[in-house]
Amino acid sequence: MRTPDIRILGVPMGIGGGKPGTAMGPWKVREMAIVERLCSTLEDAVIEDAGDVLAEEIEGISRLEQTARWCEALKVRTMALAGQGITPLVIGGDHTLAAGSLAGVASAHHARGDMIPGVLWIDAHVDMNTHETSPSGNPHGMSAAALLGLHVDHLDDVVGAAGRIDPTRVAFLGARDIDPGEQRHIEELDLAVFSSEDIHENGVERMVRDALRIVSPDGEPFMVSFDVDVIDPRFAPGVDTAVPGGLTPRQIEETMKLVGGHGSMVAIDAVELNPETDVDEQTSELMLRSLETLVRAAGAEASDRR
Ligand SMILES: [Mn+2]
Repeated sequence: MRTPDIRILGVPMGIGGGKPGTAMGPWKVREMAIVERLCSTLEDAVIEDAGDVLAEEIEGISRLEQTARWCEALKVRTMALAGQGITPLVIGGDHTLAAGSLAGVASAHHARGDMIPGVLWIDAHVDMNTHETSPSGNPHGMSAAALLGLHVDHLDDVVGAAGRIDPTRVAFLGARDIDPGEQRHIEELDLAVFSSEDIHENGVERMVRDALRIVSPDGEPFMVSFDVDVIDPRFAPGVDTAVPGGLTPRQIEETMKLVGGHGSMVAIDAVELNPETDVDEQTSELMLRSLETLVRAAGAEASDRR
């Protein structure tokens, strides 16, 4: 990243997940002073709140169609920011929003004739279901599939040809709950998955470096989609779909340091925080601390290069 120039966008969308509480994520992190906290990590950074992205709720349309409307509104915003060289930091909201946020940034790069940025997907899940394979039918488990060009009703229209990401430049980090249909898609597209078990066994540093070598082998631009459920529910209970066996607070801290320090990060999502199921703000605090570490490391890397 250059001298960090970041705009925070809230997406209070919860309909793509299993619990509506994720819609309160943007409100919660603002209440906990996200802008002030991120600004205080860096001296010369520009970090501003650009408000919420909203979609009008329409009765009688499917959940996939509703989430697609949110994603479309978000895509327009992230494409405009990325077109000006600004890094969007999108606060969810459920993870369906990645189909809009990342597609917008990819589209901006596509429009300039630049290489499409790689994607580091930090999540207990891989979100590689389609509406045909999903056991739950929840759209938040389909966003990566739509971004990779699989057919997902409505969401793939939002992504479009210009918003697609490159399967050879995607790495999943921290996955530990993969459905059979998702496993098939992973094999068909030959996607790189570094599970939480891999991380526990081989250490954060080795796995994160291996993942970064895929998404940004020579410092090329890349996007980070961070689902807070990658952290173990013992420490981060405030999520929609908790899966045991996740990262410890120290492991996510180390991860964020390495990822931010790699440089050339052009988009950040931070999603799936559910203030309603959180206990004593543990999860919102961990999400904020993770973002502080990520931004601080990115800023330090940028000033080293100057
Ligand atoms: Mn997840």
